[in-house]
Amino acid sequence: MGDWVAIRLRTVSLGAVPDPADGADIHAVLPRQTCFSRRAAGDRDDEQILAANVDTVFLVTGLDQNYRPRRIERYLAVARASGAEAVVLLNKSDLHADPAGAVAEISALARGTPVVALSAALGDGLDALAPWLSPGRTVALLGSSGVGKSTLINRLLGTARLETAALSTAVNKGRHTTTHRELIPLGSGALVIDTPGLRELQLWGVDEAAVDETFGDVAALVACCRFHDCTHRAEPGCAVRTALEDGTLDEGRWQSYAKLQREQAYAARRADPNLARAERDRWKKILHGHKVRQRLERGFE
Ligand SMILES: Nc1nc2c(ncn2[C@@H]2O[C@H](COP(=O)(O)OP(=O)(O)OP(=O)(O)O)[C@@H](O)[C@H]2O)c(=O)[nH]1
Ligand SMILES: [Mg+2]
Ligand SMILES: [Zn+2]
Repeated sequence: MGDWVAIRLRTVSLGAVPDPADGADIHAVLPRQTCFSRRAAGDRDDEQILAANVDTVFLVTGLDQNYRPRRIERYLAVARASGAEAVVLLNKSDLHADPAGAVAEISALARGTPVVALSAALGDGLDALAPWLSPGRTVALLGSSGVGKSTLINRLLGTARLETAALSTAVNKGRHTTTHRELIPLGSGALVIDTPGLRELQLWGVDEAAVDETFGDVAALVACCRFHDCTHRAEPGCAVRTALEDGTLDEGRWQSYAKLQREQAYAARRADPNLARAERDRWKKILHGHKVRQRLERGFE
């Protein structure tokens, strides 16, 4: 999806001017510049490439009841790791009392990443997207089901080309209307990629630098703990605990950072056979001990 290819137009007769209508042969698939991936949903251990050669990722959220700033923060860390430039789109601005306030809130988390509020339904605020939609540029839209990715592309196209659906009334969640990725050329000459709503975005191969960039302040605190292997629970000289206690560090922000760290450790373990083996051995020992104990207990009955 989104790979650029070099093609050779077929010529019907020698010396004739090639006509795209005669077809073309794919000559080469050009190397990928960026790659946006996630762990495939479920238990399979392979990386799923969401979109290759994406210049910009639009991380779309709805300013409705499903608005979750923490989720945007996590998506941002993944986007940074992909090498693509990210823009946060706060869609459904028509449903929010204070869209400018939401932009300010997310900008504070996003540290320099542009944040745009818009309404795909009303067509408000779309002009602000022009810098990323110039000819030859590719944009991938990512976000949960129901945030309005397909609605936005339809609005940019000016036609209801893509299927969209209202949220389920019971739980107010999207219905996973888009089921496959699709590359769509816009009139501006840009290409947009519609994607199915993310069900399960697990971090895969996110490097520590990307996490530290998003959580620079937290990483700086961690570096200030007296012990380099501080668990930030009860150690003396823990800069994190001190900051949490005096309110310099927000508890929610700390929890997001800790969660990201755990997922990263998990991804690293999966990627590194030695770490994976060490982890398996550790579990084997635990389980073996358990079995021995069970046997002993049974023996005493
Ligand atoms: N009020 C309001 N509703 C919107 C807006 N944009 C989209 N919607 C509605 O949100 C619902 C979901 O929109 P879709 O475009 O299908 O969402 P999606 O992100 O493509 O969802 P999936 O394909 O399931 O991933 C539809 O009922 C849209 O009409 C908006 O700006 N304001
Ligand atoms: Mg869709
Ligand atoms: Zn600490």
